[in-house]
This record gives sequence, C-alpha cells and structure tokens, in this order.
Amino acid sequence: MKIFNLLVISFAVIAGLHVSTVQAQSVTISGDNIKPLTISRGEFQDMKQSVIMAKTHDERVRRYTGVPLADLLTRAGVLLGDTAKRQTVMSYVEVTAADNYKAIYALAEIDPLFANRPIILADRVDKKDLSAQDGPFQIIVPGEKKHARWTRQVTNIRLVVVKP
Ligand SMILES: Nc1nc2c(c(=O)[nH]1)N[C@H]1C(S)=C(S)[C@@H](COP(=O)(O)O)O[C@H]1N2
Ligand SMILES: [Mo]
Repeated sequence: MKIFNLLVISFAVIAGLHVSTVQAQSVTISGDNIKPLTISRGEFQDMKQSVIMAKTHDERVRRYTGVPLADLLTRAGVLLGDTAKRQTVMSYVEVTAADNYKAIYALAEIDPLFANRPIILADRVDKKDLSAQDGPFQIIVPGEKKHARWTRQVTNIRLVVVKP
C-alpha cells in the first residue's frame, strides 16, 4: 500500500513537471469593462493575420506573423478609434508572461487612430511556430531601441482604464 502511494505520488510529480514545461496554447484578455475572454491558438489563427518585419534583439530582421493587439482587444469588446479616444488616452494594457514578467503598453500605442506602427501578438516567426522559449505567443513591438517589451510566453492581456 505504501509503495503504491509512493508510485502514485511519483507519477503525479513527473506528470506535473511535464505539464509545467508545456505552455498553454491560449491567451486570456480581461480587465476594465471586459468580460474575460480566452482565445485558443486555433481561434487566434482564424483571425485576420498580420505580417511585419522587425529587427530582433540580436539585430536580425525577421518576419513575424500574428494578430494586432488592437484586433484582439476589439474582439474582447474594447472600443477603439475616434469615438473612444478620450478613454483610449487614459488606458493601458498590462501583459503578463508565463514567468510572471510584465510589460505595459499605452492603449494609444495600440489603437491605429494614434499609432504609426502595429504592435502584434505573434505566434510565428519566419513561417514557423515560435520557439518554446519565446512562444506560443510573443508581443512584437517594431522599432524599439530596447527589446524589453518583446514579452515572450504571453498568457494574459489586461486592460486598465485609469480613474479620472
Ligand atoms: N517573458 C519574458 N519576456 C521577456 C523577458 C523576460 O524576462 N520574460 N525579458 C525581456 C528583455 S529585458 C529582453 S532584452 C528581451 C530579450 O530577448 P531575447 O532573449 O530574445 O534576446 O526579452 C524581453 N521579454
Ligand atoms: Mo533586456
């Protein structure tokens, strides 16, 4: 009996370790005035795909494919564009990664009414899935001098509207 219990525990530990190394193939969008929404990898790939060329941390130009953050937020019910601009300028998104790394992006950097470059959530680089270290989802912010906001292994996107 004791050996049996030990075996069960061992299997559970091994299974747990295995699961923890495989990142969830989905991303959750939540926050102020949003009904939380989880988008699976399949649903993500069914959305309109954007392709951008961007220079990586090691100065190589790569082709990233994914969905603009603007489109993901719109899908979660966030209003963007001219009618929403007063609220947009006092909003930001907090992106969280599997390692609990966090980065924030002003909503005006995301909304095409304001932004002159697209910030995308990518799942592919040079037509291949992102590496396990970067993916399944990574934020790509083209043109930044530092790559600290190229958040890897994104799990959550949370909208915050600053109180007036
Ligand atoms: N999830 C996660 N993303 C992250 C980081 C991190 O620690 N965790 N570091 C950031 C920083 S500071 C940099 S410079 C780049 C490093 O990217 P690289 O490892 O591809 O060079 O990733 C960014 N994205
Ligand atoms: Mo960095």
